[in-house]
Amino acid sequence: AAFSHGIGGNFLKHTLKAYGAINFAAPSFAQCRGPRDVGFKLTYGEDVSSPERTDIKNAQCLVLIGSHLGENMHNTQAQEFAEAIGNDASIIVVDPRYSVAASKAKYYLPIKPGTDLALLLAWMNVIVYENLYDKEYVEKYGFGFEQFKAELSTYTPEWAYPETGIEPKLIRATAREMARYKPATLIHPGRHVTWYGDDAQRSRAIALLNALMGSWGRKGGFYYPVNMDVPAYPYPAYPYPAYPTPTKDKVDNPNKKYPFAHEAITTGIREATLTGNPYPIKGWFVYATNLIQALPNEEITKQAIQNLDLMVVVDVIPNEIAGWADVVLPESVYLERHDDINVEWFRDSFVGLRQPVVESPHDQKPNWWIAKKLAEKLQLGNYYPWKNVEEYINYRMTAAGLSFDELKKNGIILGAKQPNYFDEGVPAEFQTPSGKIEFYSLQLQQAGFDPVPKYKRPASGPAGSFRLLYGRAPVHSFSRTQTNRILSDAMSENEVWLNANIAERYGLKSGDYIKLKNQDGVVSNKVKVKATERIRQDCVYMVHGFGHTAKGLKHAFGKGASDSQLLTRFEIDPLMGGTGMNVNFVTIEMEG
Ligand SMILES: Nc1nc2c(c(=O)[nH]1)N[C@H]1C(S)=C(S)[C@@H](COP(=O)(O)OP(=O)(O)OC[C@H]3O[C@@H](n4cnc5c(=O)[nH]c(N)nc54)[C@H](O)[C@@H]3O)O[C@H]1N2
Ligand SMILES: Nc1nc2c(c(=O)[nH]1)N[C@H]1C(S)=C(S)[C@@H](COP(=O)(O)OP(=O)(O)OC[C@H]3O[C@@H](n4cnc5c(=O)[nH]c(N)nc54)[C@H](O)[C@@H]3O)O[C@H]1N2
Ligand SMILES: [Mo]
Repeated sequence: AAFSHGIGGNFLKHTLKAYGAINFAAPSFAQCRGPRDVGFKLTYGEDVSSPERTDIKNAQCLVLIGSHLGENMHNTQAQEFAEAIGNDASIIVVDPRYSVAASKAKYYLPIKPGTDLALLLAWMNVIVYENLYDKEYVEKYGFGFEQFKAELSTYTPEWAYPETGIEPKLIRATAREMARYKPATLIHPGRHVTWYGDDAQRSRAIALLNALMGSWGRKGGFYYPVNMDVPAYPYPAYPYPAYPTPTKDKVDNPNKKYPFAHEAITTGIREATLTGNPYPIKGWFVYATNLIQALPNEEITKQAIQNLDLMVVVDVIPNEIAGWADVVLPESVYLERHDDINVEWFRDSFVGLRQPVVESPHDQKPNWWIAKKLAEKLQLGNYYPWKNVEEYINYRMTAAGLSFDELKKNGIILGAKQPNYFDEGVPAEFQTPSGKIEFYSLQLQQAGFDPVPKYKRPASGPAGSFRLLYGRAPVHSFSRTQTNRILSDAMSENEVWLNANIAERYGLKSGDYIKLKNQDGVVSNKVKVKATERIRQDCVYMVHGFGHTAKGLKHAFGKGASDSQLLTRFEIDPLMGGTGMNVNFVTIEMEG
């Protein structure tokens, strides 16, 4: 089995497929955006994809549910968010924590964690029963609207109030605010949405609320992305050898237990490695993913690794996962190498190049070189008809009728402007069973799930505990940058956000150190308190990626606390196998 994250894995996957491997997964599905993509696919027949097709810069009303743009530095989105703010877009932020995005909002809704679906249903109740939705759009493109409407009848703002803690007046005011700007009202679908285990249904509710606004396919909502026609290299097909025909099914989702998973499930591969079912997995090839921190419950990951005969890790720093490897293949960092060319679906079509600007200081090698050499050692050299990556890129560029020299010079080539919206001529076609936007989903009903999302109250934690929430800080990426000396100067440890009243009750002030203990008795490293009114009293918050245990990370080892270590529990999404991780609770251990 192989795990990878990002474009750098392309060539290695080619080698492993040539070898006969069929199990490939990335944490970006079951630990990240999977539930969102499934919720939207069930509704519109297409997912939100990556980079997201969100038309943030043209939105007149932008609703952020958790997605804390500005701390989460998804570059294009953060820049477009700044543009929307500059255009005086009306911004509504729903978050138990007063995020940076919340500080830009007209309405801030400090929701009780885990109850967003109740709010979404109440919003839809107001919009439908006050006739505030885009009638023409819904009649033209919608399927099952009347059944959907009937299902919503009991979800009034008064019903939602005790669930969410958001006052009915505020629920109505924000619902009307959204309707005022339709169809340029974008209810952002989020990205890291593996929160509570019912995440695909919450995401589907977000998709449905957008459908009521008529925002899918419209300016200021969800645009239709386009891409540059750059052919793939013509292997593995005649005259080159094909990949071996698989003799088994993939292991990650046996018998389609999670019927709507449309990508492989990392934690499913981990489970198969642990149990030997449906068949044993004996080797892991890990490219650019620190599985120890990225998958919930580190102990399960470590146990699964014990069952392997071989684990190979390709990384750029000696992170936790590299410490568990039998073989480490050090890669050149992105400034020292070529990667495969980037041809993604986006607002404008483009081809982008990553090329070396400095030499590797030692004997690190780029991913394409590692992949090709491994293939040669495995007697699979005939799968690599090209000599080096430049020859490969040149082949693809020539096949596309584009100039590699121009790409080298400018780094990017843009295609001609193409239509992005229905009213620019994009055909309004939906790849759902009904060919329409599915307000009522027969697919879900047939598989035994709710055809319209239903609210289920999240389980609360032990008395006196706080729900553990986590997220991003602008200067760091996941668990990969804490040892970078410049970034570590900017932020060397994380803090735990604790409501100021709670801090006072414990006699704690900002800067004091505490430890966190979770419901299963796991105790964190010591971590600094940030006593603040910017968070509710029932939860605490910390930035992901700190508390490194790998000794080779000189500037990060032992600094701050690890959220991953405390996430011993997770709730699996029955639709698609995502791991909801906001289901852990902590108490405070006084340090001194
Ligand atoms: N700087 C930086 N930027 C990044 C990344 C990075 O590592 N570093 N990673 C990128 C990637 S891959 C991703 S997926 C994104 C992740 O970024 P997001 O998709 O924005 O991540 P989330 O986990 O949705 O957001 C965390 C926010 O949700 C709030 N929250 C927690 N629980 C709840 C709840 O029950 N309800 C509501 N309404 N809010 C809640 C938290 O308080 C926090 O503000 O960031 C991307 N951008
Ligand atoms: N507890 C917890 N778990 C999470 C999240 C969370 O917020 N908290 N977020 C989830 C989300 S949204 C996502 S997308 C995933 C992300 O999960 P991952 O992508 O696995 O993130 P990292 O933990 O940073 O691991 C990336 C690894 O790749 C290495 N690397 C960086 N650049 C290169 C390179 O150019 N080449 C090679 N070969 N290696 C490189 C880094 O050194 C690091 O070891 O994690 C998910 N899991
Ligand atoms: Mo992610």
